[in-house]
Amino acid sequence: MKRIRTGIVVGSVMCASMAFANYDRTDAVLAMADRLEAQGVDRAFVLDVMAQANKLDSVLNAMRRPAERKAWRDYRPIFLKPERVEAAKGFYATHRETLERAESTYGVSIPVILAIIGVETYYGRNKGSFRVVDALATLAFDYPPRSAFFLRELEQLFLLSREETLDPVALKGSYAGAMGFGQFIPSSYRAYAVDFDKDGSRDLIGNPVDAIGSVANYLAVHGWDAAYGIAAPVQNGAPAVEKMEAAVKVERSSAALAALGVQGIPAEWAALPLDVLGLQGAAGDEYWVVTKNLYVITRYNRSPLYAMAVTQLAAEIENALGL
Ligand SMILES: [Ca+2]
Repeated sequence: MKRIRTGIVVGSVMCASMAFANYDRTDAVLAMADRLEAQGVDRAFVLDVMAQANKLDSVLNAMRRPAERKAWRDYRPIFLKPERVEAAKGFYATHRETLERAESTYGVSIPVILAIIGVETYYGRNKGSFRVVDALATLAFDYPPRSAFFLRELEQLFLLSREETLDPVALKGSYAGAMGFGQFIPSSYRAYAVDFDKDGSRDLIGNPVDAIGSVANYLAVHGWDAAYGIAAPVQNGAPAVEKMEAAVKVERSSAALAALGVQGIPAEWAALPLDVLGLQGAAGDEYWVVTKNLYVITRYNRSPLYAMAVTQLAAEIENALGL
């Protein structure tokens, strides 16, 4: 009897440890621990954290069906909702002084900062429920298409945790390891987060003041220019678009686009580098002439659909706030 009971206990413990020890001292994890040790991160700590990391099929499934694969007509309604504009107004009412300080410090307009945080997390409502270490370990070691990228982010997570005194096992975020109000991946957190309330730490998860300053700083560092707009609708844009809903480079001249027949380019953009983005809208194909600022938004998220959702939500927020 005793032996059987002991056997059951041992069996269940083994089951548990097999289910929850996907990254316990694997060769790849040991190699990572070596690299981190060379950068001064405690090797035993890395191995202990990784022994607690889980491979999550939910992360792999989410990676295979991103919202950005939708056409614009289906993508736009996810983000351009009156409720999201209302939430922006509430967030603005609470954080107006911080938003004004971010705009004057970094030259990024309040509606654009609000639109980014609104699209990313609905003003902090959906900051993500995955353990970041699970998400990044799964993608680093079990998602070959982007394993190099996510392995770097996993290593960045350890460096970030040391710098900001964060517990890497406790951190929550998206299925891709993005954290906080603005959904910063670890490398972006390290590089672009700012301590905007000057309390000595950069907290993008619990502190909306740091998050607001950091979103504005991110865009500023990537080349945001407050002197001009983001996108304007044009007519006869088709000759300037090779592929609909494709990435923009913003390296063409207004004259070159006009020579292709594009009409309605804002006169004040005549001297700027531009591009034309074609979208599959609810009422048919639509064309937008875009500036470098749209490209800057794609540094936050590569998708041109994401950038247009931010652009249009910013415009609606601007109207709603009367800014
Ligand atoms: Ca702070």
